[in-house]
Amino acid sequence: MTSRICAVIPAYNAADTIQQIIKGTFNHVSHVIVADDGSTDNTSQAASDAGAEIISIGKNRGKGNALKRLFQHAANQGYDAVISIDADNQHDPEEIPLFLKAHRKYPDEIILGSRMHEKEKIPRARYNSMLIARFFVSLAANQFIEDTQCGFRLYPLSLIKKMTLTTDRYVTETEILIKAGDMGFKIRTVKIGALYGAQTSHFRSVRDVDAITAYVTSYQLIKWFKESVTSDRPYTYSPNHIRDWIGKNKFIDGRFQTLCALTIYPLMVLFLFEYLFFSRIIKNNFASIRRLDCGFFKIFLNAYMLPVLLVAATAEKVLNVMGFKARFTDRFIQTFYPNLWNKKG
Ligand SMILES: Nc1nc2c(ncn2[C@@H]2O[C@H](COP(=O)(O)OP(=O)(O)O)[C@@H](O)[C@H]2O)c(=O)[nH]1
Ligand SMILES: [Mg+2]
Repeated sequence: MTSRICAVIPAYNAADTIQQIIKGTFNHVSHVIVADDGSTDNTSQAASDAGAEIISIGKNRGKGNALKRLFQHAANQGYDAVISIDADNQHDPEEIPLFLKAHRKYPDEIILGSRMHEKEKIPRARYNSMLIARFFVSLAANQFIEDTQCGFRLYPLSLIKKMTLTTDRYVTETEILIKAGDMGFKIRTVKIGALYGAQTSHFRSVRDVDAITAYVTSYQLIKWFKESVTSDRPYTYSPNHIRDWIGKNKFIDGRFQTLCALTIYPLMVLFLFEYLFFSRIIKNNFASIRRLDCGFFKIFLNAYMLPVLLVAATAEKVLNVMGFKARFTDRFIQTFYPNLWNKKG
């Protein structure tokens, strides 16, 4: 049986580019739904003129909320899967067949675009942050995910239905990858082009990075807490996961994430101690880390290197302003944020 697939585009002030994206998308799917997220330009009109169905979200609430609305809308119309594509010409709709082909082979799994092979086309700071993000997101997802920040994806809606999504803005796409991966679904990758041009990003480098970091940290802490006292069993995602239970209450969630951010470093010292010395009483505790075969100390070191990296990046910036061509953070990141899953294939 073939799946019914449509394309979904979360859009915010994308009137200049949305028609081109929709036109290209119609070459490969017969229905396109755009969530216009309180745009102040004429995104809605432009998208509608290009033949898309429009969901109007009155006030801007971010990409995550728009995606959730689009998933629900597509499911209500009987679609089995959706292809999400950005509204700002950073993805080429002509690559949609790659996703469709992979979907035919792996109908129950997320197909994720990866731009990591196009290093020279990605701004250097962006590329480095992608390497760090994928290290920690992969850890939470229990599998290596090549490009955790790419929004060009194919989502089977049956898989989305298996998870409760509690985050918003740019965190939701990370939350989906973590939960799908942590449930044991393989995240499949297709290589796509990296298109960086004159686009302006809505991504706020401090607030949005902080929000993603806080979510990943809190998810990971719960995993380690649980695994520290259980024998030989990874704590993976399922309905009624502790993180969802906390995430459902925004007030508690905010405080919990702050608490996690403040305590992660001292707690990792405790976890390292438990990893080394409790494993005699609680046999094979920290099962997800033991399966990685790299030991907890390596992950401990990787996490503790983040503040060092911050200092190094600041020093590098100063040197570059002074006219030196410093690039030492690249090496630092490659060393401390590698693919831990490499040897296991
Ligand atoms: N609905 C909605 N979509 C958004 C919003 N911000 C970004 N997007 C979508 O997400 C895509 C990626 O966001 P962008 O700001 O370009 O981030 P970047 O490409 O990671 O720098 C955009 O092309 C839009 O399709 C928002 O506030 N609401
Ligand atoms: Mg963009």
